[in-house]
This record gives sequence, C-alpha cells and structure tokens, in this order.
Amino acid sequence: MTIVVEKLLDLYSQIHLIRRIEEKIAEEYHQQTMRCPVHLSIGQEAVAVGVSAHLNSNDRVYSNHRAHAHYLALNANLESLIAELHGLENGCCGGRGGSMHLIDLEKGFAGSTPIVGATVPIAMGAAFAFKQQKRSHIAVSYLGDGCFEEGVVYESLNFAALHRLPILFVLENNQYSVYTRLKQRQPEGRSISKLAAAMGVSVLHGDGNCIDDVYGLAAQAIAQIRAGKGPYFIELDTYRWPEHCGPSDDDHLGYRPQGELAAWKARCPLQYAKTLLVQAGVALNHIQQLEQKNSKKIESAWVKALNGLTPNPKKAAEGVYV
Ligand SMILES: Cc1ncc(C[n+]2csc(CCOP(=O)(O)OP(=O)(O)O)c2C)c(N)n1
Repeated sequence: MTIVVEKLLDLYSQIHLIRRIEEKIAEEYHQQTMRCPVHLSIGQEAVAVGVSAHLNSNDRVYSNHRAHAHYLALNANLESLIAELHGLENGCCGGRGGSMHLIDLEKGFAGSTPIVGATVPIAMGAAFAFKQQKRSHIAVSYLGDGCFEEGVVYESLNFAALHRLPILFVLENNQYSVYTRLKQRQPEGRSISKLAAAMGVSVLHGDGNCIDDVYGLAAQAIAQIRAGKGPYFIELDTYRWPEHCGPSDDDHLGYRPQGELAAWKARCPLQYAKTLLVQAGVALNHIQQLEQKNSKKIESAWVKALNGLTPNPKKAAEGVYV
C-alpha cells in the first residue's frame, strides 16, 4: 500500500522512538535500577505502529509480556513507562507492575499481563461489551505464536466468530516461544492463519517487518470490523532480535539456526521504513532532525521519570480487592 509522505514520516518516527527507547532500556539494564524482567520487541516494531495508526482512544488494546511497542505506538505516556520499569510511584501502575503490566486508559491501552493467552478472552469480553452497548469501538488483542498452545485462545476465537464481535486479533508470529521453534511445538506444515480461519474469523496474512504491508492490512481489517463485519485476524511474520527476556543478544545459545538472526536483521523494519521515506523524496537531513527530536524526548522523559518517588510501603495494599 502507498502511504502519503506525512503519514509515513509519522510512522517512521514512531518505529524509531520505540527502537531507541528499547535500546536505551537495554543499555541501562545492567545498572540494576530496573529490577523487573524486560521482554524487548526490537525487530518487531512495525507491527504495533502499523496497527495503532488506525485506532483511536475509545478503542481498547490488550497485550502480553512483550508490551512496550504496543503501548508506545498508541502514544501512551513515555515517562510513566520508564518510571514503571524502575518501580517508581509515577509509573503507569504506580510501580507495582514493572514492564509486563502496563496500562494507559486515556490512550486506549487497556493493559498487558504476562500469562500467555490471558488477555485474549479479556479483549474478547471488551468487544462483546462494545457490541452489546452498540458502540462503534473495537478491541485489539495482540498475541504471539505461543498463544496457539493455549485453549482459551480457541474459545475466544470461537466466541468472537459466533457473535461477530468487533475485535482484531494481531498475531505477531516471530516463530519462537522462548527457545522453542514453532515447528517443534506444532505439527509440520500447520498454518496458524488457517487454524484461525477454521474457527470462523476473517484472516489476512502479511509481512510484519514492512510498515506499508502492516498499515494496509490493518486499514482493511479495521474498516471491515467497524462496518460490523465481525472479527478479523491478521498474522504478521516478524522476528525478535534480542533474547526472549533480557537486554542481550543470545545467538550463542544455538537455539536459532545459524544465520537466521542475521538474515532477519538484514530485513530491519526501521531501515525498511527509512528506505520508503527516501524513495518518496524525503531528504536525509529531515529524517535526521526527526531522529534527534526523538532522542531528546527519550532523554528528557528518562530524567523526569527517575525523579519519581519510591512507593510508600504503607500503600502496598491499595488496589487489592480481595
Ligand atoms: C500460561 C503460561 N505458560 C508459560 C508461560 C511462560 N512464558 C512466558 S513468555 C512465553 C513465550 C510466549 O511466546 P509467544 O506467545 O510466541 O510470544 P513471544 O515471547 O514470542 O513474543 C512463555 C512460554 C507463561 N507466561 N504463561
């Protein structure tokens, strides 16, 4: 899909911001000021950016343990994310949740939790509520290929199809669940898209590293959902560059075939988006200015976030409802 230059600049800027913030997290992680585990999305950024471009703050987005990109692509609060990673009171969960428990309701990010598949039925419930209340909003459920070993995901797809719910399932197929490849977990030749189609939802499949592909498929699916055509499922092929959990490279562990990581790095979503900009006639110094603006934004948010207070232990039971 051809994207107008202004939009493309905006999408590039978001991919760049997410890449740089995650690189900054990786750089700072060894200082041990972030005591929560971090699951970085470096290499997968175009998925969240291309999908979020078609959402508004009344929609509800649900995510998993690898949530930073999903949160940031909604323009959710950067400072609150950084503070949350540091366990500070000004974090989006008051410092209680860390990287895997993010929320920004103002921006439509209804939350992430790390239990694989756990937010899928919750997203489906939000879509059910939207339908009952005759609202025009949609729910978005981000899931990894690992979710397809969880029964609740099949139940959610079935229910969404049965009731023609306004929900978009976004499968980020990065081929791995921790250290195990998809083909070691599921029978050879199986296609997750075909499984989803068999459950009765409309399916699209594309390249998650190409922002124009993601943007175009998400536009198509979301327009259909908003028009009352029922649930959609987009499978997007992509690849995680860092280790499953943590800031480092883990290619030495040997669970990835030799050369696979390098081949995917050569298909970098950030570089791809930059090439689209250059082909559209955008000058390199214009792109550079935009990148500098993002770097300043990150530096200033980092400083402000770290000025936050450590949570007061007396408030530890606040928000506990049982
Ligand atoms: C129900 C459950 N089982 C196991 C785990 C441990 N676990 C955490 S992340 C993960 C891998 C999930 O893979 P995928 O859904 O493909 O997402 P990715 O990490 O590749 O982004 C696993 C097995 C968990 N959190 N929840």
